[in-house]
Amino acid sequence: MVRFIVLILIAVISFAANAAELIVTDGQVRVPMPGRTVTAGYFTIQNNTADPVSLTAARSTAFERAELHQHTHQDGVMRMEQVGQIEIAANASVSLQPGGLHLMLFNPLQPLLAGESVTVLLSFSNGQQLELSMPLTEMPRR
Ligand SMILES: [Cu+2]
Repeated sequence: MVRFIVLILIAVISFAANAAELIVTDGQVRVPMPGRTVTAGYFTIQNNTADPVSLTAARSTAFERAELHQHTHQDGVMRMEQVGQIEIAANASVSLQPGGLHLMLFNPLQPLLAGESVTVLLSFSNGQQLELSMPLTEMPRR
């Protein structure tokens, strides 16, 4: 019985060690509207660690500048404001999506065509950095 429990423990520990601590899925960047030089990126961050982690910075090689933004409603008017960081609770996920948190991207440095991809770099409070390839889409999925 003890041997059986030890085997289970080893299995659990090795599974935890193999699971990526932070996983980003469903990444997409919207192709800017005609004539516009600003657009948004969306993705989901899964935090598989036992501690809260914050997304502290983002940039893209395809844009001059990137900011973390939140949509807010004030007096019936939808506004955007920059946020310093986005916290992901332990063993939880946060989605950046249309109408909510998003990655704001300014001044494209290259042609942006639907179906192609751009590189997005995310920095987290635990020191981890992720480099992701995100597809360009005409209409973002919710
Ligand atoms: Cu914005």
